[in-house]
Amino acid sequence: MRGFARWGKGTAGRLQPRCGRDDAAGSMTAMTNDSPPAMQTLPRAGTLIAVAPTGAETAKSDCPQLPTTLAELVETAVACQAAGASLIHIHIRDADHQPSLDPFLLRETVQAVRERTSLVIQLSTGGNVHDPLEKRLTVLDAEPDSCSLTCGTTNFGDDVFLNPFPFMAQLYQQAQEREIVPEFELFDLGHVAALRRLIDAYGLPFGGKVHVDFITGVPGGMPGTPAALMAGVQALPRDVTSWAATGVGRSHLPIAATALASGGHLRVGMEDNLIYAKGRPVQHNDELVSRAADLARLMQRPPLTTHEARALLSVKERRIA
Ligand code: KMH
Ligand code: ZN
Repeated sequence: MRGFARWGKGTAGRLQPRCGRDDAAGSMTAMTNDSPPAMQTLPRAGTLIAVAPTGAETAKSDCPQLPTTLAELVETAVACQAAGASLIHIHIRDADHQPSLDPFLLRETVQAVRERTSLVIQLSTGGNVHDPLEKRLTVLDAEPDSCSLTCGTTNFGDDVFLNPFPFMAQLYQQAQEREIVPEFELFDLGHVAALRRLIDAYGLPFGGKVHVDFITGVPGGMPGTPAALMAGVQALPRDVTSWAATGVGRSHLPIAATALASGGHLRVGMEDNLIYAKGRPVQHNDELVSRAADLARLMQRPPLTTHEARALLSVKERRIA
């Protein structure tokens, strides 16, 4: 709980600041089923900041500061939590720094990050565009807190990121059975409709919360513009309890500002953006997290703690006390 000033009607009927309380995590649930979709655009209390530090697209040789080894990833996770992140979206790399879905390495990574941080650990089930669907399903064996679940096939630059509905459904049901909370990745407006279809067919995720992330600005997906993001937000099903947004490349700042102004949460990181400012490459993921945290505080929506993020998403406690 934290105190904050809120505008409300005073005894004389005039608008005046008044004291109120806000439960950063609990308040998110208020934007759910009873609220008309437009209510979802009102600013909320705290901000979940997710970091996606590595991705599967950038080569280590092109960007030596990209965290690709386990040691680099753990160091990044610790630094990003200190900077204000509460969730980490992980893609792993093999010994040659190539994208990997190696089950042993995935499990080792989850354990190492869990030992050193209290971040919500989300494994990517998207992998890279060449990963076979069957292999992507095995990611859940590593027992993360959360997994990404992309709600449809999308053009991805010159490639195709394949997510047929039967695959989505299989992944979703496995996540339900294993009590892993999915984050629904929405690259396009059509993905919002597919999310609705998934929930209608299979019910709510483990924990009952529905958290989505709009990934905007991918060439082939929805553009990284405030208008496109708000169209997506307005179309969200009522079951959605929280939403976040990511702007790939140069759209990262306008999308972050739009999300903060509209009640959304944030994802930043070198998976999505390698340029901090014109002519200035990102040196470390924690720079992007720090800036997002500063923006969030400026907007009176300070970063959620990992404890608050866990409550927001209803993740299962897997850490050993
Ligand atoms: N690497 C992209 C093809 C996810 O992590 O689930 C897919 C992706 C989405 O990054
Ligand atoms: Zn990813």
